[in-house]
Amino acid sequence: QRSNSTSGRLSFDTIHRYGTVDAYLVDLARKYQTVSVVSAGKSFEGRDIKYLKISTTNFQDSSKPIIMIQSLIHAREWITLPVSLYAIEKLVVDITDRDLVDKIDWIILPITNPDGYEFTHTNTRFWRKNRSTGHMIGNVCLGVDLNRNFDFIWGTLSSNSACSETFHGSGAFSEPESAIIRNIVNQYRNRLELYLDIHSFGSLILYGYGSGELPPNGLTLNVMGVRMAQAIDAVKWKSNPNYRVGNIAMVLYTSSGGASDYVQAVGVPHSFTFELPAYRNQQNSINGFLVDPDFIEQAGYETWEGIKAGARFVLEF
Ligand code: ING
Ligand code: ZN
Repeated sequence: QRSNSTSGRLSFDTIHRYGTVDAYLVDLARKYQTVSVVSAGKSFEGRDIKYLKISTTNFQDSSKPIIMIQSLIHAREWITLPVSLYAIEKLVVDITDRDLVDKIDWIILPITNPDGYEFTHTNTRFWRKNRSTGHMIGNVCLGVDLNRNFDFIWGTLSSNSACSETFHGSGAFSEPESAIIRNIVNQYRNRLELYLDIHSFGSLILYGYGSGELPPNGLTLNVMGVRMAQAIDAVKWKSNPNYRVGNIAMVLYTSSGGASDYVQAVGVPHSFTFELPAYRNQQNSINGFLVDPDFIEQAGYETWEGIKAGARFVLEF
């Protein structure tokens, strides 16, 4: 894997492996005073799940809002990783929006599901779940869909079969990866104003709940979602569709146990799932998970416009 070791920056011409990203995060924390790297715990297979804290006041100013961004909860959704890495670059290395760095503390978790992610590089490109062997039927079917494993009406609108791509696990937070996200969110709950779980694909900005029920501030969520969507649409890759904004169940499908639903339900006021566009791939067709490297930086750039719009909404309202 390539990285430019003199500047410590990661290139946007390829999708970097776990080890490369991990080294980059550690390096950034060493070089920049505003950055610290936290090991939040270990994945099922024992990989460190690390997030960055980015703050000009060392997370000490409790009057500042916190925005949390996570990617790669689903292993095959590779294009979500450079979106997080691009945001890190714009908040640490190549700062163009000083107010967002000064007035907000940021938590960025680039690789939420490291075991699944590495497995998509070494074995099965379209693997979605984690790699937990704890719920196997006989000797087949492993892995839990982490985005069905959270404690939001858990187990009601998801699959009970370990062979399913949307298997919800043996109980809410049966998986270390989802429990780690719960712990981070609980630790910072009072100050978290915006949570973004980045997925692909579909060009959607989704808010709760997956049951179809709307949070009390559903109208605000819609307004905020539309603002983020419009900011992305203004710079999006031209042949991609405009983003659509709406409730998870209304726009996509019903579901339970989703990360963004859990975060909304525990009291974080603005919680969204992004579905990035299905960018063209190298065969010049659209797969959605396989992305032409030419679009890696574009994905980062255009999604950052949406993130900024969300951040400005947090500061304004
Ligand atoms: N989509 C999400 C999924 O987990 C979703 C959609 C969002 C479900 C929020 C539940 C809650 O199915 C992808 N592409 O994974
Ligand atoms: Zn996903």
